Amino acid sequence: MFRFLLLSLLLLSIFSSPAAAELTIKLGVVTKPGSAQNIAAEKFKDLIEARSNGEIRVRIYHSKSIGNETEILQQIQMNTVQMGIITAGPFDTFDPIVRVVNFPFLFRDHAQADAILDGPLGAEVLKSLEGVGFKGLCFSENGFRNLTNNRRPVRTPQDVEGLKIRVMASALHKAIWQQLGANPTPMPWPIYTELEQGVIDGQENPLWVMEAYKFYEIQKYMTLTRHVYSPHITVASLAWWMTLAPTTQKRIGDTILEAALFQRRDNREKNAARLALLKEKGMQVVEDPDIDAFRAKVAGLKDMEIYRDPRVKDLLERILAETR
Ligand code: EAX
Repeated sequence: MFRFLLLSLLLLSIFSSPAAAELTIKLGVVTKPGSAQNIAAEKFKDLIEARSNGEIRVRIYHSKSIGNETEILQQIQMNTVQMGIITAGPFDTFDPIVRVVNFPFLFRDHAQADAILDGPLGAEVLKSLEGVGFKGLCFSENGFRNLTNNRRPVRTPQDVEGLKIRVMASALHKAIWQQLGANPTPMPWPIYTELEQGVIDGQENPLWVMEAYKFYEIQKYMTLTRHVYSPHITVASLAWWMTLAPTTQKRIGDTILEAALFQRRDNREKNAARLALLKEKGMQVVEDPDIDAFRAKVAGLKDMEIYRDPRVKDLLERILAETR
């Protein structure tokens, strides 16, 4: 009887187990469904769940349900959240190495950004994050950032003078707007209410944000400044990553890269339609601002305090040598 019981228990455990996921990954993004981060997150979830026959499950936490981007990163460090797709800006307070990818006017176009970020120099940035508890996996994109505001059309840095601009939780982004003569205020995402109430005059983000978050309702002027190419970095908790079998690590790494490549293509394809829509909605767009004047104002940043760390400065110089 006892033997029979044991045997049935054994059989039961063999035949009933495949339904249960062996690995559930909590993945955090701050933005809402349809956003750039979410498109990469959902693609990753779909691909990995289908290919692993349900052995790996991904639960996406979005729309600030587990906090802002800084708070998501803290949870990833502690392994209460395993992965995140986070704008590069807020990594700044964890490891200043990300300042090299956020340097203003660094990349001419998408092809150049891809070549650097997907290559050995980008890999150095990802590797560095291990020092603060993150396994850096790959770059997807927010996109080139553009300025919007409610005061006046902006063509030159003089027009920026005194504008209250919200920036991400990033000392570099703050320094950029100080150099440009604005009055930058770091604030976590989202910022619709602050714009609506006039606590801030403006903000800067890629085109998809102005559309998805309906900034055309509350911001009159936009300038295609493209001042910073803004990547997302997909990171995993290093503490968690070390517990995974190499085959699982590879599966996750390959799949998230595939999702990132899909997302970058998707994001870029939609930009022309977004610009048309924002104009249709009544935004006044300055399409050819005096970029040289903007660039001249921020070029000196690389010799300032913000790039004092020799490790950061050295990598920035090597990237600049490739992109100039
Ligand atoms: O991804 O905080 C920011 O400005 C980010 O670009 C925003 O979350 C959109």
